[in-house]
Amino acid sequence: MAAAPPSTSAYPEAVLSAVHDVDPDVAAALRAERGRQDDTLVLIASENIASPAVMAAAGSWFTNKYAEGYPGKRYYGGCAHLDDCERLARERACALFGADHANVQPHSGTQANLEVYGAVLAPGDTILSMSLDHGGHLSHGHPVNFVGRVYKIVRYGVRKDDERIDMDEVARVARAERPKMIVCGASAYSRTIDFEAFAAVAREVGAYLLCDIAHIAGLVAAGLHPSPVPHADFVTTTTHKTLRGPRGGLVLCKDQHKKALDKSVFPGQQGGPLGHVIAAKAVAFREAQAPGFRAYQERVVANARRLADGLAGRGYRIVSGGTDNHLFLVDLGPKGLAGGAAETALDEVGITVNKNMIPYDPRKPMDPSGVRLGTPTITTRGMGLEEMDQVAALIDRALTGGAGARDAVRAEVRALCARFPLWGGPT
Ligand code: DSN
Repeated sequence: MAAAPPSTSAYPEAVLSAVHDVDPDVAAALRAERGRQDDTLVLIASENIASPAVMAAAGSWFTNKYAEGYPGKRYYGGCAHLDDCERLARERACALFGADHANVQPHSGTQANLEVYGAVLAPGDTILSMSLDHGGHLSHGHPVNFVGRVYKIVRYGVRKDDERIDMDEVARVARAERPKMIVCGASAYSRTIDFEAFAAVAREVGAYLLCDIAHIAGLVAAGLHPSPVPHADFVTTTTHKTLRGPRGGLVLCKDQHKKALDKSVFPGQQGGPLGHVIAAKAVAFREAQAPGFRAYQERVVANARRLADGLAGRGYRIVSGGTDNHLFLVDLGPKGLAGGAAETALDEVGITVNKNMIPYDPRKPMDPSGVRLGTPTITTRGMGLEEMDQVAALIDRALTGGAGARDAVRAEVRALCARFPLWGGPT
């Protein structure tokens, strides 16, 4: 395995040494990954840098513990301390989002969505959700996904002219199809979502409303995006994106659904919970309640706007003309570029993005017209507006400067990363 680049990370060397003593191969991969994260500009909108406390809790003693059931009602002895953690995680999640009830056991965002469907839907029921190629998610229903095989999926999307969610279309399809559930929330949508308007449509047609805030959960928790909690039957999220916790899922719901939800999670769809991840979720929710969290989210949004402006100023077309949140899509078509090649070119200079479909994309999913950029990770490192101007210039040079520009851009990316170590930002 190639030697890892030097690391500026503060995460205890002891963790790597403990792995190394038993398994040098895996230790080398861990060290290399730490080096990669240190040494590259990560602009993947769904990633972030969990704190050392979150990472330590996720790598802790609860990994040894079985605890099927819920606090106070387990199928195993010895669960008292995990009960404490799970109660804390639930209470903190409810406080953070103003929810009646939280289930912190879902292993992922997809799992959380499946568990909500399982709580109130029967196979064959109709779900109205956003098209994947307009910014939705596989777990909102798609022919290649389990959800699309179990339920009947009908879709809404964004308008062609302004690339924003078309609430008239949502209402029209809902009236025609009478879905049992409406799903809103997205993986690649840069504009504020009107949860109240979705709730009005759901009420009109007698559908449950599920708001999947996996991407914007940190913004919602910080009060920078309107909350779906007052309007939705269920709210799902991942805990590792803007929320900056461990990799995992969370469901919030109204009191009247809590029994059905908890039953759907366990024993309906999961066995033993991941107690170590639940402990880490509890830590992350506490961090999100701390005073600096809102300021962090404000910087995430301000950075996303500035980066989008910087690219627009260099002739890139930003889908929908800009962003209200932590991410945006760049349509590379007008520049004569495509998403796959751009992802590779940026990767070569140490800038990590993902290729992404844009709405009404004339190209195919494996080589779409766009890339998706997000600022949660580089903002956690402490980068601000000035650095966003530099990042926009670096992206442009990497994409348009040809092979000649590459070495210089890579060196500048390295220097920028060295100035902003992984946990270097204000907390
Ligand atoms: N949530 C997706 C993303 O936005 O990257 C992955 O499933």
